[in-house]
Parts: sequence; structure tokens; C-alpha cells
Amino acid sequence: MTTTSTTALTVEEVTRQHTELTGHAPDGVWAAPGRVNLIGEHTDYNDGFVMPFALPQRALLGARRRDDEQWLIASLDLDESSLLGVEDLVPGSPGWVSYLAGVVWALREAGHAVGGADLVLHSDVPLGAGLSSSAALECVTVAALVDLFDLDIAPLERAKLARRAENAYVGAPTGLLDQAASTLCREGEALFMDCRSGEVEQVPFAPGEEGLEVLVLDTKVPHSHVDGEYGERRASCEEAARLIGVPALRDVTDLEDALGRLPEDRLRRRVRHVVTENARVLQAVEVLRAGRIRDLAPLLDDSHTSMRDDYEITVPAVDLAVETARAAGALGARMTGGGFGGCIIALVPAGSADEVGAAVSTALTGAGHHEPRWFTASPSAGARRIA
Ligand code: GAF
Repeated sequence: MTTTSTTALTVEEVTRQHTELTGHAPDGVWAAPGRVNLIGEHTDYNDGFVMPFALPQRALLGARRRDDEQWLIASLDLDESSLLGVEDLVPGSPGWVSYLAGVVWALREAGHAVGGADLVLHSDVPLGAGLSSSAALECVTVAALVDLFDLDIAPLERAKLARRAENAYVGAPTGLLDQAASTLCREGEALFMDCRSGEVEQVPFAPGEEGLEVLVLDTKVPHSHVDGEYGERRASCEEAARLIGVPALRDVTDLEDALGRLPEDRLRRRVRHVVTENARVLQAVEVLRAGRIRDLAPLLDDSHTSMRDDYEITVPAVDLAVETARAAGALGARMTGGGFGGCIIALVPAGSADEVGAAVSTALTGAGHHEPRWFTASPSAGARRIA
């Protein structure tokens, strides 16, 4: 089984390398995970519902306060570092450093007293796979800076500040899903969230108890949120909401009536996805509350069809992966994340993930796509101090 692109370093190893690199032991080590979204795709920026869970793969950050107003931002994985001053905290700065620098900027901009720090990073969340590798970087940085500088910021607010870094500093117009997942998720639970009110419910999610597991398979078709397609979907939703006369697509109560108010088929399909996807999340929560995990399967399938046909965010490799997973024994499968590549999730009988993964691999490589990597995932902990 292929697991991740980067081998996970231990906390001790991060501490050791931090000390070697900066000359000082870190004040602590913090962790924040990547996520899969079980269901509720492209609903977050429509004020709707989402239900992610956190992955075991995570970003680790060794962090230490400095006495000056400078930030040493280093990646153990890339063997790169930058020393930034206040004048370097400029929105739009390129590269991976901006995910951490953006958080420093967002916190300071919001009036929080964040001084200089050495920030030494390692992450084993696969990059560009739609598993929120960037949110993990942002959320681990928020968690570390909050503790280092004794800031009083509630968890939801931390997620919003991390999102602000992504939107305003990195320049990706995403919703709150990823940062909320990385910050608020808990081990053994999926996170049901109302993205309008910020209300959350931690819903127990233990597929193993029903003889199931969640396969996460990365098609390795790279995706990016800074690209135009994501922004275009978001703009279409805003335009449709305006034409329908509602504050956000979350507020559509009569789908047929709403569709009748739209002048073009493209907008009708976008709206249909968002409205039906919100309904599927609500059904999925009922299913989990009742402990009927198997009943998630048709919802996953319908979600994928809706993303493929109405929201048009899947790509051939992803569709083939989903179809093959089902044919190889998955009860249900869907693309997860922003789309245009990345990962699928499949609900499979316990112990069959490798068989299903291998079948998908054969189909993808046979069709000229990349060889995928895969792993099974169970709900893990959100951002926190671990040393
Ligand atoms: C990406 C974005 F970052 C999220 O905010 C969300 O919109 C998701 O795509 C689609 O559900 O992960």
C-alpha cells in the first residue's frame, strides 16, 4: 500500500532538527491535520453544510518566540528557509512560505500581538491532492502562535483567521471547510458544520464497527485553488443567488422555482448541485447519528454524479477511479475536495482497501493516467500542541 508522499517525522526528530537549524530548542511542537470531506462539496461558500473528518497525516511545527520582529520560516521537507521582517508580510507573496507568513499577517492585521518567531515545519499531508495540505500549514501556525503569544482566540475564530490568510494573503478564494476541519475535528468523529452560523456537531464515525473502512485514493492529477475554475464556480453561485433573490444558495427552499428564475442551463446545473448537496449532507448526518454508516454509500454516489454532471468539477481520471472502485467492491465512492483532480474516497468492506486500490490503479494506468497512491483513513485529531 502506498501511504504518503513524505515519511512522517517524529516529534523528537522535528525538535532535534529545529534545534540544529536555529540553535535553540523549540518552545513546543504543534500539529494540525489534513482532511477528507466525507460529503458537502462546494457548499461552504454558499453558507451551506459540510462534513469532513481529519486525517492522521498532519503538519508539525516546532515554534519558538524570538525577541525581535522577525520570522524564520523553515521547511524540513524542502530544506528551505526564509527570514521575514514586518516589511516582508505582503499579501500576494508567492510560495509555500506564504501559508505561514499569511497567518502571521492575518493575526497581526486582526490586532493580535504576535511578535517574532522561529517556525520549523514538517508535513506528511500529500501536496496538491485535495487533502488540505495548505490548511494544515495555516492551522498549525495559528495554533502555535496562539499559544506562544498567549492569545485568547476561540477555535472557530482561529479557523476563520487561517482562512483569511488563505483568501487575502495566499490569494485563493476558498470557503471555511478546510481550516474548520483542520482546527475543529476530533478523533473518532466527523465534523458536521453549518457554514453560516459556524455551529458544529461532532458526529461519531467509526466505520470499523460496521465492518467498513474509508479508502482515500489520490489520482495524482494535481489541482489548485488559486486557478480560475474554483473562483468561477464561486462567482456563478453568487450570480445565481442574486438572480434567484436569496442571500446565498443555502436559502433556496424550492429548487424548481429557483431553477425557473435562471436564464441559462449552466447556472441551473450549478444551483442544482449546491442545493441537492446540502440536502445530502443533512441526510448523511441523520445516517451517522443513527449509526447506519452503510447508508452513506448512495449519498456518496449521488454526490459524485452531481459534481460530475452538474457542477462539472471532476476529471476523467477521477471519474474512472470512482467507477472502478465501485466495480471492485466499494459500497459508494466520490471525489473529495475542491475538484479538477485530487482524491476520491470510497466506503469499502474492512480489509479490502488494497484490493480496491489495486483495481483502480490497473484501470488508471491502463487508461494512460498516473499510478495512484492510496491509504485508509480514520477520523483523527484537530490542531493542538503535542509537545
Ligand atoms: C476546497 C476549498 F478550500 C474549500 O473551501 C471547499 O470549497 C472545497 O474546495 C470544496 O468543497 O477544498
